Amino acid sequence: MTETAAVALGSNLDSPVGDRAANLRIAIEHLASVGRVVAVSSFYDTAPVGYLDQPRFLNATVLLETELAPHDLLEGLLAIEKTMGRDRSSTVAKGPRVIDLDLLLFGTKVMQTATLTLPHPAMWERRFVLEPLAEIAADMVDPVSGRTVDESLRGLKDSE
Ligand code: PH2
Ligand code: MG
Ligand code: MG
Repeated sequence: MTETAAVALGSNLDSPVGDRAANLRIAIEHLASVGRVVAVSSFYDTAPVGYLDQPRFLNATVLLETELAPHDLLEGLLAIEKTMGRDRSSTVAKGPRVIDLDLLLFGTKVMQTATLTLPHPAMWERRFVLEPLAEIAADMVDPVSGRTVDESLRGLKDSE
């Protein structure tokens, strides 16, 4: 079965092949290995959230049509991170990275396992996720709250 997944991309380090924008572009090319990219947002330059002592990020989101099951898609995303030089063993959690690929939504699937929670639990509080996502999937629905991406983004802006 084909499902539409939303994926968040982030980069705040140069890699051997290029700058943050090049890293996002290369990651989007690699996404062809896990599905068909049907929409790509603009790239947003954002201040780091959470762990503040690190460079600014470039963030984006994509929509992906995939035949894979959620855990297989997640594994594919982690493999792309690894291919692009992300080394989780020697770095701070939430710290600087060449590429971060987060699975946000998988259709309207709701699930929670040791390695994967859908929808991504932090996405609704993160402007660097909702702003690019609203550009390409304003009407996608949070299966838990019933709110659309656009409604959630407006709620977040109002609370700022
Ligand atoms: N990712 C984090 C932590 N903080 N801040 C911004 N602006 N963009 C990110 O992608 C980001 C972050 C952990 O994944
Ligand atoms: Mg992340
Ligand atoms: Mg991640």
